[in-house]
Amino acid sequence: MLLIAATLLGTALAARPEAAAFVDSDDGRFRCHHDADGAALCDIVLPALQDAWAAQVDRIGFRAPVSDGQRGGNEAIDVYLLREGTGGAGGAYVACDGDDLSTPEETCTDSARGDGYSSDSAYIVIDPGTESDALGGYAHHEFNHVLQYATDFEEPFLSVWEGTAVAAEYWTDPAMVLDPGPVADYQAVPWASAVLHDGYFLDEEYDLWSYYEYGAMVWMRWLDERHFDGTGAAGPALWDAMANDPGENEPDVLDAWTELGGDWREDMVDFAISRGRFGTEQGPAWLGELGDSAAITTWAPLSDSGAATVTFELYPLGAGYLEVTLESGRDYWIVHDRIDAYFEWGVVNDPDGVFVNADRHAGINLRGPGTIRLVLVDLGHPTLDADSKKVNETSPARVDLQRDDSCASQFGAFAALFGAAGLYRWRATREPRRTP
Ligand SMILES: [Ca+2]
Ligand SMILES: [Ca+2]
Ligand SMILES: [Ca+2]
Ligand SMILES: [Ca+2]
Repeated sequence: MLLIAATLLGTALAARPEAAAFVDSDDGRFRCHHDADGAALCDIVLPALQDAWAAQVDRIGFRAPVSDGQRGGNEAIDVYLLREGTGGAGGAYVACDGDDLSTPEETCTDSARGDGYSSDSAYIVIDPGTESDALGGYAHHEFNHVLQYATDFEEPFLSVWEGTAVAAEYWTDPAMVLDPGPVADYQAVPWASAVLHDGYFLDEEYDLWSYYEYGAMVWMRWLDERHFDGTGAAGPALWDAMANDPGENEPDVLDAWTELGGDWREDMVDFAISRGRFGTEQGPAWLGELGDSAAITTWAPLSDSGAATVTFELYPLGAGYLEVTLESGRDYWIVHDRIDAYFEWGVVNDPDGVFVNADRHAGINLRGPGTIRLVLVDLGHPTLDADSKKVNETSPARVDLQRDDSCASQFGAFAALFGAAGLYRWRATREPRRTP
């Protein structure tokens, strides 16, 4: 299924679409507006929306939608099967109402001041040219955005919105067939921020067109499998923990992650390790059907006889994957250009005879012979706070991993490149030991 679901974050359209007719759901919670020949599509969408309410609100515990008053004719949540603003077949979006539909620049309006949520009513538009067998999944997905608008419409990170909404499709219908495309897109660029980046950023900055933010569902699914039972509790837990009244975005998504799982930085390293295993025999069962299309595709090669350095550009919450082949043993150093950056290592595969001694955010000792897959995770500045970060405003660190026999000469070159003030260099101080 091709997902093209634009969410107009925090922005209300000038007015709701006008439709020729409507049909109400059996339970009266939803009203499906359609053009002259669209009634049959409502017969698909309305039951799917009822299923979505039962799964996402009643069972999983997302906040219920905010009443839209009498918009669309009554208090039911409105879905419009119309082409207006969708961008064509396969397009869909959800928009909040704001308090004045005649003002295009009006943003979402908080329905209850001081309750700890940024909550507004919202409505769904789905292009009627969308393949009919995909409409159910669209309804499950877009309904989750309605619940997000009822919880924290100020959340700025698109991957949190879309990652949750795609996961909610699965939580609503566990028989849903996972779309390999977005996951492959996500896994293709592990150096981007796992949570704070999106496909618009990758397109604008790197000319990489992708469904990255939809692929971020693997992060949400991973959270749910790690901290709950895999049936969706992570969704409302995260959204509830990061919600706030309009104003300062505090708590933010990283604060909420910490509330779910202890320190988000420790979880992030484990998530990066798990990502390295996707699409392999060590990967999680819930990604099984995707096969190796879910795998990390780029493993930087490093050997103790070949190239002496590997360079990554990593954004905070980004990761570099590395396959090291060792004849004997080597020390490796990290040289990077960001003051007070914080990195951690993870071992992705079984060490296969290799002894690893990592100094958390500094060097690493490796003793062979053998092959090992590692991940280096950029955890950002120690004060990294998603409150104050506008979407996609973080900058990457350039990280060079150097074999010890070349460090002296390389160091001079990098010092010249970055200037001594911005250059930090550590070495693992512990003596390597062989495991018993
Ligand atoms: Ca209504
Ligand atoms: Ca509020
Ligand atoms: Ca927030
Ligand atoms: Ca914060």
